[in-house]
Amino acid sequence: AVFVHDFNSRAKQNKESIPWYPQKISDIDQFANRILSYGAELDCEHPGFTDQVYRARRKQFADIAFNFRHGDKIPRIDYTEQETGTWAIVWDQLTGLYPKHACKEFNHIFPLMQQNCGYSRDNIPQLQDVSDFLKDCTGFQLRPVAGLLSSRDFLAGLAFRVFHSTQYIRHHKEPKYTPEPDICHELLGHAPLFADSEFAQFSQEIGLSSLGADDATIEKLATLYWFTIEYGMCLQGGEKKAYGAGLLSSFGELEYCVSDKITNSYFQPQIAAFEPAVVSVQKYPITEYQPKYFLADSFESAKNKLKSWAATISRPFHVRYNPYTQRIETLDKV
Ligand code: HBI
Ligand code: FE
Repeated sequence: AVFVHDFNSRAKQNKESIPWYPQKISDIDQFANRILSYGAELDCEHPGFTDQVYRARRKQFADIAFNFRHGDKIPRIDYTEQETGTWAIVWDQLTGLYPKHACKEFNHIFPLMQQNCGYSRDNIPQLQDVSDFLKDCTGFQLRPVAGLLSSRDFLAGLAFRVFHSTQYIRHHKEPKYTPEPDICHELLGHAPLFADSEFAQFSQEIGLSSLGADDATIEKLATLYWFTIEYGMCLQGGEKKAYGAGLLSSFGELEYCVSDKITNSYFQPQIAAFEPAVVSVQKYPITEYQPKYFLADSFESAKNKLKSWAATISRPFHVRYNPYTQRIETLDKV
């Protein structure tokens, strides 16, 4: 059997049964604007709902994302003093916790981002600079996005080592809270670990598993994404450490997730070993601290477990990524 480009055989043969997926990196342009909640139209619970200045600013960011095409440079933003002030508040809170609670890979990379791509308390890094740094480390790149993508589309980006990132910042009125991803979450929570080779492979593996998968599988992969890339923890030197972006960008939850005592109103979270078959069907709340976290031994071990599990999901073909052509190649299962 040989790997073939999907656009000839597969797409024609199984048009009805296999959901569309991007075959080459520029195909991402076709869905990058298919967002679930438009980034400029805030709902009434949002802290910026009644602030016309904030809403106009959000429209500027949404337009940048809408007009972006693969291969473009991400437009640089002249962040206002108020925006940079919000960033500094978040920075001060979180950076104090990283030495103790973040995983060692994160703590290795974070200073490199200060040296190489503009991370500092008084500067919101530019997405293009962060993207260039990640590309140099692992081939990962950032792409601006106006709002939330469907799980299917968002995961497909990871197959190409593309991470969709928001560029706006949360409302200054509530610097400790955001109901949606913002640049603090993306750049403090997510970006650093995409510079780690094993973590990058793990992330891409989730993406590759999602291509052409049925809806039930997409839901399982979105759940795996949630309990790893978003809320993952690992065991290092006998201690629990955080590597998920939702933890690394939340002051409260970062302390809570590693706690061994009952703190204030929160009970101590449950901890279980990372096993994809179990994790992929775990229910979870999205607006409160997680009641349960899954602990990986290492990114390498998580990746291997994920690959073994993914091999059991029903898809009539194998996929692999060709980094030279930036295309997905498929191989029919006999
Ligand atoms: N869309 N823009 C964006 N950012 C995310 O972090 C994101 C998303 N869509 C879905 C998603 N995250 C995850 O919750 C999983 O469903 C993959
Ligand atoms: Fe996230």
